[in-house]
Amino acid sequence: MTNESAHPTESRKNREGKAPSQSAEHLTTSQGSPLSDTDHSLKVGERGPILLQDHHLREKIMHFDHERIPERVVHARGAGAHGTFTSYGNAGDFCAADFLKPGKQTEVFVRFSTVAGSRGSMDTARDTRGFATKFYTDEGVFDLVGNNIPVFFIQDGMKFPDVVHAVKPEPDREIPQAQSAHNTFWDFVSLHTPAQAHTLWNMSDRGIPRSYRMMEGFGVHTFRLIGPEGKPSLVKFHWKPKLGVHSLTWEEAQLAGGADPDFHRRDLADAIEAGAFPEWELGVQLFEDDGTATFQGIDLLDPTKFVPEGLAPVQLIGKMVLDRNPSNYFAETEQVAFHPGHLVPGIDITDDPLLQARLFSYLDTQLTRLGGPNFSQIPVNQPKNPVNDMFRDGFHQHNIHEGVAPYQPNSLDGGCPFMADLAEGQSFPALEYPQETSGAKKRSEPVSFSDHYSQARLFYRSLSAQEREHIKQAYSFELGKCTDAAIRERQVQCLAEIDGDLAASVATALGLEAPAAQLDVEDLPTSSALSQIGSSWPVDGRQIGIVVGLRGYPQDRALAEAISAKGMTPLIVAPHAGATDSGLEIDRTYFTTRSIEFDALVLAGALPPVGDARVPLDTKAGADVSDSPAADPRVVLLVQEAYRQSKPILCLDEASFGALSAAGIAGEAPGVELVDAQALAGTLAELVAAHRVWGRFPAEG
Ligand code: HDE
Repeated sequence: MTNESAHPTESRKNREGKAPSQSAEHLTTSQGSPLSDTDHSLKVGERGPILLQDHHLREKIMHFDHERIPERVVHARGAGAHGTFTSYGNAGDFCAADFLKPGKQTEVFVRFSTVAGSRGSMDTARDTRGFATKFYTDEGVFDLVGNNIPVFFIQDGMKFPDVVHAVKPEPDREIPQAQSAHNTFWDFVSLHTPAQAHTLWNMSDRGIPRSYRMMEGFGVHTFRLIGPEGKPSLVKFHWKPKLGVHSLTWEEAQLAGGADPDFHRRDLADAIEAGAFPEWELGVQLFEDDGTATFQGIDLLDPTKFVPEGLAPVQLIGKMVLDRNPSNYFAETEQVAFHPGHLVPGIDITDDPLLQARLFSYLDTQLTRLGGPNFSQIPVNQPKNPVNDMFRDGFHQHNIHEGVAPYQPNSLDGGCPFMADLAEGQSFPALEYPQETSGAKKRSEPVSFSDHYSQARLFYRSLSAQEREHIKQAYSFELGKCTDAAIRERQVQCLAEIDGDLAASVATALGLEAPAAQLDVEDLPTSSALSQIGSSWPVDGRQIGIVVGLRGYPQDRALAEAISAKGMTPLIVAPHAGATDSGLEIDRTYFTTRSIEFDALVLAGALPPVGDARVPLDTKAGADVSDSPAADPRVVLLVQEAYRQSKPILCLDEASFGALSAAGIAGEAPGVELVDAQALAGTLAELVAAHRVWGRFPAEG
């Protein structure tokens, strides 16, 4: 019996306790007629045939048949959240935008994404991440459509289809999904060397973020800001995460890809639901708009270049907090349509040739994806201020426009709508800076776009030894999956332009001769802001696995409360589901969890022995691992992986060491500590604040 209408509406609340959207008294057709059966089609007799006149059947199946829309051609896989941006009010001198006025609050919607994979692909692929923000300002929508990496593969939009075709699955077999580790990608980037810098960032830990909450965001291009008296300046936008920039290891990323393909999507939604609201500060690097679009030798119109923070500090101008999950993935996260040309008075574009091509693409793509020109009427895309555009008709028109004269000039509608007045002191419409332009029409590239390596070298040399080691491993993995010898060799030659040691190490892994170091590249000063190691950060929403035995741990409730009080999320991991002796709900079983879920482990007491009939074993494989009472192979694996990933492992008593010794780990290893229950939460917070026990990773080898 599946008659939904038998249930009172009140009992069907969604996860945020709100009433469901379909709260009518009973089920209806899409025309609102009451339905008393949605389980059986209308048939002749009990066994058919079905009658064509069954409108409910035809309508239900027709709608179902058309539920899918084309996925985004890039950035298909994403996760979104709502929130608020609050201006610090210190941008008034250089930007007239209303939403940057002191204390002004503006609703936002953010969508994070991977680039290459399709909509159902894993979250943790090695890739660039999209970081797109829609500000619903009182002066219209402003979209900041950025990435988590400040540079891009190409300098001219003309090359976008080329780079995307190269990274997408190879067209004959459509393999591999969501990965750059294949021939066509490396073929392209080793031939089109402007892509080398962005590729290096992707091979670094930035290509596998720990969480969307722990990523920087970059506008990538240089934009133009217009001050209150019309004074222009050039700007690069930055998002700085409150929780710091942190990454997975490659092993974690691969494990998560199989064990939890929704790893980042889940992390974002869970953190918001738990009240650990992700926060970023919006920052700007400002440059004088003196007509050269150049800063200290860096061409600001070249999107393969960034400006190190040591040369131009990031000035923070506001804060964004994401505090509400979407209620419906399709309606909001899938249908949201961003556009780098959605600007507000005070913010304008520049001549960056990549940005200019984007201005065409983002409108055009929505025609196919969202089925027509009226996508700005979809709720998530609607400006919150009144719209008066004189656009009419078209597919999916939702407005019922009044009046007879959707044209200008008119007398029949009283001359409406009127043109907006220029702001006080403004001599040109604030959306159109009267930039001088001249020059011959030709297909060419400026000389200043020709250095493809010096900033890649700067990035590499700015990183710690551990981070550089990860980069060597990433190239060795990716090129190891590249089956064409000539492509592998060509890419190793490119690495020699970045760093001789990097090239030699990757060459060794590939069984190649180390190329002679090129290094006719300028040695720019390094930038400490580029490394992720060496600070401590807030631990909000970090997940702590408390591994307990059959009955829990005597103080498990107090421990969980102390961990929560520090802003972290404790998860009880037990041999079976249900509750511990103290009545604490068990969050994960040995069977349902993997190490990637946790930022640190707490081993609480003696763990049940293998072969205990009350602990179901999903595999026989580990049964003979050891006779140790703590040798459940799933716990051993959990501990070994946590250790390998340099996560803190705290033991509450001597008995907990059983699991460590079964895992082959010495009790005195860095970040492996015996602590008493009182001190546990404090010690954990200190260790997790550094993200990992970095000393446990081998440095460059
Ligand atoms: Fe995009 N990009 N892009 N892009 N991009 C799209 O627009 C495009 C570029 C970025 O969560 C598409 O609505 C061209 C740079 C993000 O919905 C498409 C070029 C940067 C998102 C498109 C670029 C981005 C997109 C696909 C070179 C960082 C996801 C669906 C000229 C600054 C937005 C859509 C979301 C999405 C085209 C280069 C960021 C096809 C032609 C550089 C974050 O229009």
